[in-house]
Amino acid sequence: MEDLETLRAELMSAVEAASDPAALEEVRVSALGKKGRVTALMKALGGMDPEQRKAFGQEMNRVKAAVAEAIDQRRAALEAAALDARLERERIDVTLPVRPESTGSIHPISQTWDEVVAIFAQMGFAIAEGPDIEDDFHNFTALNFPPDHPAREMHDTFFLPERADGTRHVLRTHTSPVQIRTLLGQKPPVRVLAPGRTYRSDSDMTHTPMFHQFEGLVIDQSTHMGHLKGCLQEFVEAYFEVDNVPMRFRPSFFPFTEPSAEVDIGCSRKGGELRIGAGDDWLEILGCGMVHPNVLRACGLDPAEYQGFAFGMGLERIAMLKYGIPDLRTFFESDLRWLRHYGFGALDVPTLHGGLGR
Ligand code: 2U9
Repeated sequence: MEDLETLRAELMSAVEAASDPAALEEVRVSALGKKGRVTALMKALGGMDPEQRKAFGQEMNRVKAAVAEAIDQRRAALEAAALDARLERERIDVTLPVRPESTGSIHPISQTWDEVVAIFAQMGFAIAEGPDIEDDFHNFTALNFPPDHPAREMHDTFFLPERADGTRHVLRTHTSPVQIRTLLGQKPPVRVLAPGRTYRSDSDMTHTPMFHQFEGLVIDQSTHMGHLKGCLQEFVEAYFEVDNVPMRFRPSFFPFTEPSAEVDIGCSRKGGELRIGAGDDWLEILGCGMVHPNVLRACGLDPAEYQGFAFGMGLERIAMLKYGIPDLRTFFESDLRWLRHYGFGALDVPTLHGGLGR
């Protein structure tokens, strides 16, 4: 009986001393396993006389139960401690600020587009858009390009495959067909701005096969070149955010305008830095003219009653000038570093009162 008490005490302290589940399992096997010390004593019961066996057996069972119970409790305690340690180790600090999400930016083309639209909308222009794929009539014939005239090649046109009726559609080479559609669909007075993608089979340092144009058209009964000049002066000063920009008109040629002109604005290029509105240098920014009588006739208008002006500019070109972007092709490369550098915040919506640029 005394040995039994000693064994109980030993096993109990071994259970208490087990510092992890594996050590505890070793204690369990050494006590209660097939070859364990308690099991061995149970086997010894067989050689005892009945009285002794009863008393010893009862005590054995108590010791066995006590040790099993102690092992269970110790296991529960070890598991709880392990869980506490893990919770401590993997603690999440919910008070930390969230990682900033990478925000996108507005492409300089979109930004410039919105700026130009804001300026002309303020001057009372409606915005019109049309299809990128055009027929010959809207892209050329109505715009006074004679049939088989080299002027059609002048634009390096992308032609689509011939249709069953023998006609060939084109990727529009300018946004002028949009204004043709406007004139065919509504009576003057017309004040419309046609922004959009245009296509020419041309690719080098200063040309990409797709680029953006903005064309304006004003038709009324007494519209003249003075209105054209005032309108463009207003635009240039609003767009570049400079007052009293010098401006000159150089004679030029377009099939759809007569007379035609190219417009230069005053600038300086001192120290490699372009400054608009100062200095004695000139910079070409757009083309314009009075709408050719043949164009008016093609749209069912009598040139004796109606006349007007038109202008056109390349969006990429004016974006490069304002934002100091040196290479046209980078607009279309989708280089994230370029976009982060030249892009605009999504909330910097250009307005005339809030400022157009950054
Ligand atoms: C209609 C009548 C006339 C639009 C015009 C220009 C002059 C012009 C170029 C500038 C640079 C195109 O992007 S660019 O290569 N455009 O110089 N565009 S007048 O004249 C029209 C348009 C529509 C019905």
